[in-house]
Amino acid sequence: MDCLFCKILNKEIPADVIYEDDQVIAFNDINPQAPTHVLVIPRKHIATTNEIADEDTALVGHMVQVAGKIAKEQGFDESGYRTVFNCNDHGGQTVHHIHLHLLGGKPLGWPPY
Ligand code: D5M
Repeated sequence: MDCLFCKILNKEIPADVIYEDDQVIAFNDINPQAPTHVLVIPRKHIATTNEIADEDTALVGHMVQVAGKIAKEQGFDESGYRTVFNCNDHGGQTVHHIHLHLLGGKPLGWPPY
């Protein structure tokens, strides 16, 4: 399968991995939009959030929990941070393997419009 994030999972492409377990890995975004910009991805290939099946809900919850633990480790859980899943063109999704963006380390602008 020609998926960039599957290639990172298979170690065909290097990444700056900061966390991994049997369900997910987390690595620093190559084009950071905040002092901390980490992507949490499932080992299972799921193209977009539209394809999350009933059997995947615990996995997606785990992704959110891992992002929160990384925020705590990096010391901005109390000051705050953002987690985002982009979906398809209007959402700005460029890699079709779901990934949870974790952005933190400064006050973040909102809304995106
Ligand atoms: O986010 C896709 C994100 O993936 C975007 O923020 C850049 C990041 N990216 C792309 N290639 C790499 C590699 N090789 N390492 C780390 N991060 C990468 P999206 O929501 O799909 O726009």
